[in-house]
Amino acid sequence: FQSLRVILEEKITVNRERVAKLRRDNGETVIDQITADQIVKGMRGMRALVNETSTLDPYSGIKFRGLTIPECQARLPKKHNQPLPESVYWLLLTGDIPTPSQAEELRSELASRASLPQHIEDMLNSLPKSLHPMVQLSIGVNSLCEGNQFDKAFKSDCKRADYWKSALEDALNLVAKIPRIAAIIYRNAFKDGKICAPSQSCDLAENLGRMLGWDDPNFFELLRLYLTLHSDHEGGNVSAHTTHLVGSGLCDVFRSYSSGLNALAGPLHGLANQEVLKWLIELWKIVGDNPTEDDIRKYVEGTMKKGQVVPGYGHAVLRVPDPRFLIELEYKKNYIQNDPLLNIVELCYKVIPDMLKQQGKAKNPYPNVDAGSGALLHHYGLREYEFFTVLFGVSRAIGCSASQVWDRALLLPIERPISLTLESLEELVQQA
Ligand code: FAM
Repeated sequence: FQSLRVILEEKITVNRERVAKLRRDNGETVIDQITADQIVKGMRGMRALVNETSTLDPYSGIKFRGLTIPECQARLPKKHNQPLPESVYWLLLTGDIPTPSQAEELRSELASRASLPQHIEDMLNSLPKSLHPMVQLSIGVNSLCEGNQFDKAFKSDCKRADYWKSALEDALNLVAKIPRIAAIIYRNAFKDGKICAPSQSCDLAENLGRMLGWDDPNFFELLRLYLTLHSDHEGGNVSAHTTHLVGSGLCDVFRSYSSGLNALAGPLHGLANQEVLKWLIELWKIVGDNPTEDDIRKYVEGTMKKGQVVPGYGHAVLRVPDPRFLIELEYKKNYIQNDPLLNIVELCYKVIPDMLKQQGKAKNPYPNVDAGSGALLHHYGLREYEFFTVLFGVSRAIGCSASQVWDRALLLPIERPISLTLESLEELVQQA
């Protein structure tokens, strides 16, 4: 897939020199300090790894290669009103905004790779329907590793400097094939098991939507937005960090991302979007179609009284309403008239932040991306919330696989931080 590889080759040479210069001139420079609290409270705020694809500012939110999501929506090649997921992928891989023809080239390349080997389809079809869709997705992605290019290159004594080329091949195959794995899981678990073939003329979002069983262009448009919003969120979140760490041992992209998917399935991380819709549906059943703010307040008080977190609110880094959530609300305003569940999402946004501020625990009392994503899918008829995180996993493959290519390209070594016993940590703080 020449043009992308040629562009990457040039950029990789430049960026490798930047790493070498940094090590040569400033390798010993101290850039931060670590507190005892950070070690026992999840390394919050600890700058500890390199990740090129995106940055996350607590106040301005996510930037994909320096572009906010509204800038991506305005400047990336799109279909109708939302960026093509392939445009986002090109941006995260190269740092450049693709031309329409480059976006089309990537779209066509991925569409040509969208099918799965029959034995993988058979394996997915043999999985118990009761197995959580995220477990099935992780199994499906892991099974793609058979015949991966990276292992072949590694075993044929490929130069370390060229590892990125086979990692790129595997990354393209992952992003091309994960929609069909996801759709097979959905059709087996929730419908009749029948699935249409991917089309050479569709983009990732439309192929995903059609294989799921929809023929609604508005749903395909929502999937384009969804695949953009969830594609990347800096390198320190649990799914991106896991993928990065597993890949650092020179596991191929499939096994690395399969690990990342297991991380994504955590209730405090990606599974939150499933928990949010479950929580909203229960709320809706109690308060009905036209609740007052007080109705919402009462229900949230109940959640808090049980010592449960309010799903969809709070964030480990953000300290403002998640820009991705604000874009979800804007999408609702632009595309969706009077949907009672989405109206409840909006009413929650008026009520919950003040309640979390009053409770005084959450450092970020505002909504995150999960607060509205499930209700938008629900509007278009995708209501099986146990499947929602699978869609998150399809999208996050874009960012995590792009980072895997760059981890190999920058020759980043196996990661090996040091762990401390409590005793040695106590000694350290005494000595400080
Ligand atoms: N509802 C109730 N309490 C919350 C809360 C929420 N939404 N968010 C944080 N807190 C609590 C938190 O449990 C902690 O309590 P303890 O001291 O008793 O342990 C306290 O506030 C301080 O937590 P924090 O420092 O503000 O947040 P963390 O960085 O520890 O955790 C989240 C961040 C996202 C895990 C947390 O906000 C949360 O559990 N949110 C609900 C689940 C959720 O929506 N997760 C999805 C996150 C999303 F970005 C994603 O990854 N998809």
